[in-house]
Amino acid sequence: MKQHIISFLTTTFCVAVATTASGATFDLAAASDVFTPSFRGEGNTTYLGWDVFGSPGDTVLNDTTPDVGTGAGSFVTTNGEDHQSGSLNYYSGGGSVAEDVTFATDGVPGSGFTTVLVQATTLFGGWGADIEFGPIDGVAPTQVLQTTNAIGSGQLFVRYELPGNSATETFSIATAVGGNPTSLGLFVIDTLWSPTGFAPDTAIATPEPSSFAMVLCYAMACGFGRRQGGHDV
Ligand SMILES: [Ca+2]
Ligand SMILES: [Ca+2]
Repeated sequence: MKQHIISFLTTTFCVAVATTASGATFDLAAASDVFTPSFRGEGNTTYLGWDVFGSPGDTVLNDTTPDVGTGAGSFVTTNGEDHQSGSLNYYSGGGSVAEDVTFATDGVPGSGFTTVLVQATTLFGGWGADIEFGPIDGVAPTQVLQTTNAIGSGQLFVRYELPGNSATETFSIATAVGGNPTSLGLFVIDTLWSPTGFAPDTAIATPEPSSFAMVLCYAMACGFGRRQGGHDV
């Protein structure tokens, strides 16, 4: 009977460990697409992005018409290279990532708190290189998480916490010159302005499949079993 209770408790603990991380914490390793932030569609938010990069025949990207969401913005290549793929996605090829991304916010300029979330996925396959996200008005991102998701695509999540607000903001993205190519199938930005604080949304990338929890559970089961056996003798 005692062994059954211990077994039940161990199982319950293991299930609990395996199902943590919910709410506004997004697990990129378990994802197959970008996430919908907790605040999208609410007041004082903007949402925009690019599923199509530039227009057919573009050489250097200068896309001022986001095709995802409703906010205004631009995605502009700054190193003179052609980063448009044949399918109108993004591909840095033999060059390097060098873009300025501009987006509108919906706040009261000069006051409050502005949360900026940037998400992207590759067209297919993992990342070729780490993308550096430059500061916005001198403020570096508080989180940059770039990993491989559940369907083997590259997925990234970047969070900025900006004091105050400006109607329009810009950040740069870059990779080292001479690195592996970077592909982008989708690139989206969500912003929230609040007079009182930042949005809770953040991201993790769990090791698969919760290896630490499984090892812990195995150790607990073995330990309890051995002790139980000792008493029985
Ligand atoms: Ca696309
Ligand atoms: Ca466009």
